[in-house]
Amino acid sequence: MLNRKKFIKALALGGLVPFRKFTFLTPAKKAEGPVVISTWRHGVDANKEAWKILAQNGSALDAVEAGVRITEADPTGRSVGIGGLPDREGNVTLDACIMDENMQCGSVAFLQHILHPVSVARKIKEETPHVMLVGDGALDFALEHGFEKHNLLTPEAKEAWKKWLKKSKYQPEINVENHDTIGMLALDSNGNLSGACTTSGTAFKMYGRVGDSPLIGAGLYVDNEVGAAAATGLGEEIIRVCGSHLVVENMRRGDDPRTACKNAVQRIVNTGDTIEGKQVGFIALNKAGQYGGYAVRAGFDFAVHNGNINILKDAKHSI
Ligand code: SD4
Repeated sequence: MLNRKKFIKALALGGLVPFRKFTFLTPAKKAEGPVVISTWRHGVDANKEAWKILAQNGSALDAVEAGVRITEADPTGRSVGIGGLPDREGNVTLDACIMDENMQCGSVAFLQHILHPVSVARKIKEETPHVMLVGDGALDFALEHGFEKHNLLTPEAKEAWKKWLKKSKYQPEINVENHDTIGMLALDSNGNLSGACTTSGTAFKMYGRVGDSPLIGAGLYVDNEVGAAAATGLGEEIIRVCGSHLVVENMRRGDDPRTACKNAVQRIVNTGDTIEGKQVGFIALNKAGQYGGYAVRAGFDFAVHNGNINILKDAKHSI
């Protein structure tokens, strides 16, 4: 019989089937793809765009980039791209990231004046030796690569900021207008997973504040062997538990996507009274095309498109 030491040695030498493969993963199911899911109501239109690519056997990576660009370009959204609410100094600062089936990723944080931060993130992934650029460095990189400067502060967002200045109280509102960060996950017809996440962050944050959304492992994580996850809500709560990575690891240990999200939410709730009045939601998609979402409290929904259905689903919640 193998004792523990011999077992580990045999594993290291490749003499045994890798532990996780026979212990944790459920038997491979035929993938129910392609499918795309994304956070909040704005995900419905974004998914439609992503679906155009998936339906033509395009890559999940192209699909998620094209999908979230729809939300980034919508000036009526108050929490993503142009039209996003500014920080307390009146600057619209954007966070975004993208991750593909080969664990290649790119990210921008505290980026100003650029309409499509997700595409800058993709360029960083593809054309630099780095994962993340921030602030002026990210802006310089974007301008050098053909992105143009825009004024992202719309008159409506400016008005809301001026109104906020009268009290100047930082108090992120949960489930605001059913709009928030967009996180999108897709499984393509080749069975590959990718994800993207983009946001203008919490309204009236401190200048320089970065949330979870551009952080690989917090706002987004993709492991092509297991599944993908994305987060939305109050970034500080998501960062402290490495939220999206946690969801993927839960799936690796055998959770279905919804349970994986629920267990990550529970980790956040268990951190104690700091979750009072705060919202966090996760979505997850596994290698078999199964999906799910879960939130701390009511009000979080996510959009699903697989060619047969194009729906908005209410997520279950803990509190
Ligand atoms: C952040 N998770 O910056 C993002 C944005 C968001 O409510 O979801 N705000 O914390």
